[in-house]
Amino acid sequence: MPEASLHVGSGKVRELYALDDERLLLVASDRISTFDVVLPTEIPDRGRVLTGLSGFWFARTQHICANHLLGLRPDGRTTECRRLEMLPIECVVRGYLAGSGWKDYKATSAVCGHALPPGLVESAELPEPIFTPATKAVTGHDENIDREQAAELVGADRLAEVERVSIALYRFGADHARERGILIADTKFEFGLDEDDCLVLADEALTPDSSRFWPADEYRPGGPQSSFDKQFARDYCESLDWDKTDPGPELPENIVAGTRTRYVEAFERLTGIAFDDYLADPQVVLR
Ligand code: PZK
Repeated sequence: MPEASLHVGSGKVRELYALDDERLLLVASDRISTFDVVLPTEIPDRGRVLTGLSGFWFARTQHICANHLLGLRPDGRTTECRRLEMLPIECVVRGYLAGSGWKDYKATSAVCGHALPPGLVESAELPEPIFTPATKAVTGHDENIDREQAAELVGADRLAEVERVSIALYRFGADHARERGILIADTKFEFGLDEDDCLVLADEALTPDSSRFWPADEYRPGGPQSSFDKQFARDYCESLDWDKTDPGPELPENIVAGTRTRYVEAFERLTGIAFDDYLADPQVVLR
């Protein structure tokens, strides 16, 4: 635990500490989850990849929205950030039909109140990215909500602002990633308000943990796509007779190594920076 800081929260694979009234430390561990269970085996440097990628995007999207980043610690896994009043919604943007979006479309030919053209297949690219807010479930899965419910939670004007900003951030990231062989099928942003009530992007952004990353060269609409980062670990877990309840299985060395390579590959493709250069000095992603 970081020195002289109070633990204020835990995610599945991250921890949050208060430095003082204005600043937090967000620490990304090397833990990994599959099928919603955190595995007992860590993926070395996974937390550094996620932290470095978020830092990269924060540095490059300031023209779209202010963000909470104050700095990256030399350990490469700790983000120092501004302490905000968080909005009580998850801001999801979908560019492709996957996950709960595909489920909703199959059942209703719409996703979160967005009517979509008929005949779309699983993993199809949408004509335009859509904003599909969700509530933050205390336990279990986030629940999709419609515009009306979202407006009740944050106000109509703030909702219009987070929708516009979320779609602009997604377009920026997805365009950049597509040119580098990665499709960002969907992503989740979290926002807060600063002391002047200005909107600030928080949490992690455009990482494979907050998004679905697909390898572009394997993209075949009409069925599910493989995950850029987690597919080896998922396939290994599927090959066992594990019932997907806690505790999960240990991962063998070759699956750990293959998974680490995929994370490092995502980092290097998206940032254009050698991961060893990030390890030597995390500030390289902010320049
Ligand atoms: C904040 N979380 C989620 C993430 C956890 C919990 N800049 C901020 N200001 C105030 N609160 C938060 C943030 C951010 N980011 C984020 N909960 C509160 C979360 C990771 C680990 F334990």
